[in-house]
Amino acid sequence: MSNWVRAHTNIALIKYWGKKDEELIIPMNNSLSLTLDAFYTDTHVTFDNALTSDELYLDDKLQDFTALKKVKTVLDLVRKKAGITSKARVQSYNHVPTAAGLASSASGLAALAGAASLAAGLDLSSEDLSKLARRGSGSASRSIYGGFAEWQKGSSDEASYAVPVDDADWDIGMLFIIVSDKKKEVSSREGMSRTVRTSPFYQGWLDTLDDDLTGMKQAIKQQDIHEVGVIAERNALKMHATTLGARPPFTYWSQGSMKAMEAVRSLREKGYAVHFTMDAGPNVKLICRQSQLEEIKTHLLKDFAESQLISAKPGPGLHVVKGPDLGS
Ligand code: FM0
Repeated sequence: MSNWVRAHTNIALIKYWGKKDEELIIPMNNSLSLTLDAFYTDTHVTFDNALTSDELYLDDKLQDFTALKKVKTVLDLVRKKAGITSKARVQSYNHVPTAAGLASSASGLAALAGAASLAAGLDLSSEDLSKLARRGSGSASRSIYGGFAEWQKGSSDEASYAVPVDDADWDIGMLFIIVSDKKKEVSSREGMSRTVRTSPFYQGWLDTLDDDLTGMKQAIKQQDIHEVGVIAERNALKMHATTLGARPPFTYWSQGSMKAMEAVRSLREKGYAVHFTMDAGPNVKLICRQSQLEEIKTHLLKDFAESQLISAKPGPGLHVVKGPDLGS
């Protein structure tokens, strides 16, 4: 057992929402995220001449062709770079604290970029790993780094990659409220594409993005948890507003999401510096002081079950581990 690579998931505080190039995954806007300790993927890749096609095992289960699509994109790029023609066996374990359906393409594709390049004998820089992960799934470009990372959109395959922003070694944490473990109806890929093509609100998203990004970087530098939260929340609300203007319209919000947002607002009334963000699904992620995670969790237990609440701290970047973590 060797050459396993671990990548942690990340949650965007400034969202990636929309592609300029759907094939190369070049985004319309920069995004900025925090990598977290609580969720990660361990992956191992073997290139093997005896294989007749690429194989993906996720938590020991062989996956079908659909699940293999993003994986194949990354494998093909690695084969091309390394001059390899053989097919690959990919083994992956998703480490998620509950059966909450939080398996993430960000950690998955970042771990794959690391494991596949390692198996192919490529010694890639973080920048090149970020580009490689990006081709699998845009948000994966940011999971190469621990702490805060910014995916700089660039305007070509070569220029679009993430860079580290801050190690997040200060009093910041996230708390996940799991309101549903159902598979999402509109994938982020389809959702953002439809929004770019049809939503009249999309231009408003783009027009105000730089303000949010500049403010967020400033707030991170000042370690201002309140301001980080204010900007992240408004940025997420704007992203979700664009989906309501799409044709056909859609939303990722559920009744449970609304209930969680209400809980955050009432925590604020109690004086906590806490804000929320949401991605392409109904779960709600709170941004707060790491030192107040437990206290906030206790308040939330009035409205949510313990199993719905997961605390997370800033996590590390891509790294090699001795073997996979099988216990979760
Ligand atoms: O993470 O089509 O990376 O910045 O999570 O594979 O490139 O799954 F809220 C949405 C993630 C988008 C915001 O999109 O899409 C963010 C989102 P792909 P991803």
